[in-house]
Amino acid sequence: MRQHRLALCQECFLEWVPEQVQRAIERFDMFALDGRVLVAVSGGKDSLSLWDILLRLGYASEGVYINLGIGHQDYSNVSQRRVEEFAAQHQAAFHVVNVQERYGQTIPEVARRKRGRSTCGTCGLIKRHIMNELACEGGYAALATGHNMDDEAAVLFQNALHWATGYLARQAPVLPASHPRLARKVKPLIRLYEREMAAYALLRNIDYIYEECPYSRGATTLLYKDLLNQLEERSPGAKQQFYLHFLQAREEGRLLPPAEQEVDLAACARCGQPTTAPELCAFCRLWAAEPTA
Ligand code: Q46
Ligand code: ZN
Repeated sequence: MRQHRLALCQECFLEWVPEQVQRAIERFDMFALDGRVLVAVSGGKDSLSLWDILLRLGYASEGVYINLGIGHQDYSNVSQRRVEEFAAQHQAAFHVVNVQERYGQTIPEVARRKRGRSTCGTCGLIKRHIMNELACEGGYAALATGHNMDDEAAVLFQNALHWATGYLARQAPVLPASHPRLARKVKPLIRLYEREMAAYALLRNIDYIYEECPYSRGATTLLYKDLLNQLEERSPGAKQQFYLHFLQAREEGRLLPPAEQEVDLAACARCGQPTTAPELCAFCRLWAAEPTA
């Protein structure tokens, strides 16, 4: 790990990774040891490794997998199997939500019906809604996702290039539960590079889905990841500095005004989750009957 000027053997590396996670949990006050954590698992290396690490650290963590119905079900069904196998091996509790079974259509079908909405945009909206609902109703201390430092640095790069101050203000390792129907969201892997997570999954024999979601091809964040990796190649630690110094500046209020603008949230008339829209939230509008011509 050139950014730390550190080389570890397998045994020490497998101890070092959970230490980094524990450090992030404590540093950002993510959750306490006695709290139940809901881990959003996709079947990929990051989320399954995160679940593995939290279990090893002694956190009562349960998984949630959302079957999106992607790749004519192939991609989704294989990734669901990986999650089921992991849960069985570790005797860990997990929940599955099948979007088609619950709401009648797969994500690509909803996106097709809602012309003008991207598949990933629709997917993100649906995932956020379901995860939030489960985390709130289940009374979990937090909803944890497997975003690593590469993911966060790429988003930061994109937001900084566009000076998207609203997004920059909200890009944080912890999003507090600012409303009774909003779950606390945390990212315990933010201190770890993507290749470290890949090495961890490999060394721990975690059987994850290697394929990426077919819709991720050509995503702009992949370009930003690539550019940051080129920078990292020439200047080890550049990626880490870019991201961690942003967090520090953000925390100290040096970058953006610390107080975010208050937004008025109302309860959605259908699902009750908070929304800025006057009646139905964006999720419920996806499923509302189309006006007939
Ligand atoms: S799962 Fe969904 Fe991602 Fe696939 S459709 Fe796009 S958003 S790429 S994290
Ligand atoms: Zn709603």
